[in-house]
Amino acid sequence: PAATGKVLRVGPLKPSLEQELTTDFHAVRLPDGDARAPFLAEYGDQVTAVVTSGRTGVDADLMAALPRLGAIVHFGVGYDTTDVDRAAELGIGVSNTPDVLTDCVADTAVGLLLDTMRGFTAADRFVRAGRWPAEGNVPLTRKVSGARVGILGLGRIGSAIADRLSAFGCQISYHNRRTVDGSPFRYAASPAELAASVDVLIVAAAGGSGTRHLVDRQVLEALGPNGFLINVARGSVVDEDALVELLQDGRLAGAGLDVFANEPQVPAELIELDNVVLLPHLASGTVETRAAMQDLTIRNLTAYLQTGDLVTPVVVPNPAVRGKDA
Ligand code: 8YV
Repeated sequence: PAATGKVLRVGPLKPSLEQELTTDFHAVRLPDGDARAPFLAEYGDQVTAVVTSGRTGVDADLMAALPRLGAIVHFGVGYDTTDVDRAAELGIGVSNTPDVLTDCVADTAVGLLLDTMRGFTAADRFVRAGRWPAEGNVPLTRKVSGARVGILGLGRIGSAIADRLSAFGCQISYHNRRTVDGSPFRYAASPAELAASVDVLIVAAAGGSGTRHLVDRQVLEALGPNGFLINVARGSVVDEDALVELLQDGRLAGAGLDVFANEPQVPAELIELDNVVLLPHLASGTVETRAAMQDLTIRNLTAYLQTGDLVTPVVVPNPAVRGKDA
């Protein structure tokens, strides 16, 4: 069983989760700024578990300042802000919240695709601005049913998007680190090859150093002036500067984005464009899904504190390794 010690909250979390951690686990919050160093000097060696999110995470320096840390529990499926390689080296377990948010993220991808290709949000702006009586019809848009859709990353979320769009009669292809056994969808050997063969490219790959700018200028150029980009994964997967440039030049038809390179900052150039749909990283943000994510976060924390194991680990805790390092 894991040693008893303090639970540390790192970065902002859902308020009810913060409350639950404080009330039921006596969790303490890692201060920001100048207060952080003295806090770590005083309490660092008492912390055995961290709860954080994909927005903040735990880097190697923070791990070094927490010599008894045994588990990093993430609220969220993505954990690219945590140095998982270093955690594995140190025997620190890492968990996330897979599956429970798959439906809502896939729903958001489909919503963004419909909105981006059909121009709903832009048309809503048109109506609200009182332009309908004066200007008549809005420009024609592009048909979603039957469109050729490429999915980058056919994991849980990518597969759920593919299933939904199959019901729209879309022709689905994908690129993934490896081919997915038994998949009914066409495999493309590279992101550029995938982009060149579809009307819409949907990014559903995990973030992190391995996928940084996987959608680079060449991929976006391959998507072309009639192609649309949808991103519900991480802003880091797409070369945002190239995306902005191609959209401005009419070398891409449009984009629907729930994630950005430097959240919550959205490039001013994108805000100017009418063929772009911009969402504030809301894909998992429903009452039902966030409650399920909270529940799974607490189940991981409780399991670690009681048994030393995590329920949904991406790195399995290994106290023997940590013991040697400390
Ligand atoms: C956020 C997400 O983590 O699960 C993920 O990877 O990106 C989102 O669900 C959530 O907003 C909490 O930060």
